[in-house]
Amino acid sequence: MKKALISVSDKRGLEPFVRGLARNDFEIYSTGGTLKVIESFGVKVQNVSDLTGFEEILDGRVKTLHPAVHGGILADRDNKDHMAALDAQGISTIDLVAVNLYPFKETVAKEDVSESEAVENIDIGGPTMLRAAAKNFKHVTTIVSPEDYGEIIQRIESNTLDEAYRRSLMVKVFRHTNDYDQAIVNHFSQAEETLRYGENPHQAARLVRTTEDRNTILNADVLHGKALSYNNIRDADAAFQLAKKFTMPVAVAVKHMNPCGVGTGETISEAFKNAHEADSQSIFGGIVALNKPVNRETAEQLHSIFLEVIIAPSYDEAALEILTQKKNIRLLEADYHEDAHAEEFVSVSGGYLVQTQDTGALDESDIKVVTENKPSRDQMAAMALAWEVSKHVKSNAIVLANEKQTVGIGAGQMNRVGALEIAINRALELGENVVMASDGFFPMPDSVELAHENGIRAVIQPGGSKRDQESIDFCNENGMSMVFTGMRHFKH
Ligand code: 93A
Repeated sequence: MKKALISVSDKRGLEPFVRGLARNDFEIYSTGGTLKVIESFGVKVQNVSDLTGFEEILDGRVKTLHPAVHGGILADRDNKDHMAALDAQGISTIDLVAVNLYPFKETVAKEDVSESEAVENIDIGGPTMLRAAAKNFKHVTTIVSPEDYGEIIQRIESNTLDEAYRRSLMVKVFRHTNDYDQAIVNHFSQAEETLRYGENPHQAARLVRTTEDRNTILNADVLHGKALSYNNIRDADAAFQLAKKFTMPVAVAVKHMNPCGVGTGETISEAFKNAHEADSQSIFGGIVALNKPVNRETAEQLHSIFLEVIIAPSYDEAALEILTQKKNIRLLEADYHEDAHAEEFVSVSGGYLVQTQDTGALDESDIKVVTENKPSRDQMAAMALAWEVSKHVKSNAIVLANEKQTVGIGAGQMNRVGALEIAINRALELGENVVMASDGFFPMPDSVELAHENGIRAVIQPGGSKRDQESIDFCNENGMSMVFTGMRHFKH
């Protein structure tokens, strides 16, 4: 007779399942609680201690952790030595294992759960059986989800419980035990925190830390202010990621995930002045990341406007005294060194996508001047700034900048001229020293035409459109310069 081992915390769907197994001549073995429930259905079941000859000990911590169980599950039926070893020990094979685990996630989701309650809900025997049975999927059927009971019985009865199906169950098992372990890590490392709400107040949210590295926004020290909200965290990260890319002093103001003003300077105070001036309207209620220590002078400038979050590598005492006068502002101290290996995750229905970060930096040797006119030194400096910022703006992105600040940013438009129109409308001043950066190529010459109408004389873009030559010709006819980078920077 075939043997089934059933040990489940979630007892849903058990009755038709065990009836189905009994009807198909399975001998059922079970652990304490599960055994009682099966008996209550009037279905024949035996205690797993009848298999092991060993009563459970340590308040149930050890009930199935026994060679009679694991030998019976793990033996390779095609291996004579394995089968001889079972014979010698009087161990019989187990053909089907149905296990679901102590409800760890549900337990720790309760308010005020004690450490010992959480610890007791770490299942050891269950995952061990699941993993053993899944490993031996060639011979053993492993069921971790009550939703699969119906199909199992149906396949037993139609003789279609084959290796391919058991292999698919195996994948399910390892995904499940992996997820279970992750929940344990998250709980005990305090990597997981519940947020007050998500993007909007009617959305529930939590944050999960995947690293303890300090050069990340989630591990930055919060020196002052209320806990960060969901939107604060995303915006702070967007600002931080861009500010990290500069060695000279820079200030980055972000609203709704897009930079609204980026300024550079000899000092951090000058950089902030330039970032503020870049768009003194949008910065209101925004997030500012600075890549150099904040001193008194800069703190006074920051203090004079309403900001939600400030991120910096450090603050001197005078700066802290000024900035902490506002109760609600969040002050973060973060480590600005890059982690080029970090990956990005984006959720989609049914899973998530993973990619390496867009660290593609501009190398002088990649830059190709494609027009008769060469950009001036100031225009080159402006291009470098505009290009770096454009990587951090949602596509389609157009960034207008001079050598010390952005002057107009067009973000997230469905066509490129639309992004340019917005950037022009927001622009402070346009003219000779203002350049245009585009995160993707120009499919037609309309963008350079519009730029020219507005006094812009230099353009940086990836190049690579079929109609590049039309844009190049226009530039040549109108005294503009243009460079190609050979690399695009979409950001969705
Ligand atoms: O405490 S355990 O880690 N030690 C074990 O040996 C063991 N064997 C099965 N947990 C163990 N289990 C788990 O008990 C199963 O994963 C299942 O969730 C639960 C079923 O217990 P009962 O049948 O007593 O309700």
